[in-house]
Amino acid sequence: MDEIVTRPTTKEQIKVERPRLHKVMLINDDYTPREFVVLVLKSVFRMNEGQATRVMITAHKRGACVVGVFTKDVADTKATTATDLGRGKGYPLLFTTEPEE
Ligand code: TYC
Repeated sequence: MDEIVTRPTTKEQIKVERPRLHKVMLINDDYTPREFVVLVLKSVFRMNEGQATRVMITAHKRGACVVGVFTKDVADTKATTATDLGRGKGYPLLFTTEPEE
């Protein structure tokens, strides 16, 4: 009986994908003082006064602003830490995360 032997002719390609990045968003509210938002942005996201002020004003005017892009773990931790700082003062300050397209 005839036997057909086939051998793989191409080398296996191992694809390594970059981890997807996640955005941290700052959400505007009517109660958190502007100076406090700036303080949180400086302490949790290592921004200087100018950067933090610009991000705060953008969220204030447009409703939300991207604060930064990180791996999922870092984004989630920073958003929780920053939100909790507001919670500790009784402010409704909110940071959220979402996957980047
Ligand atoms: N809107 C707030 C105020 O007028 C300031 C503020 C800005 C709060 C951005 C949250 O994400 C925010 N006091």
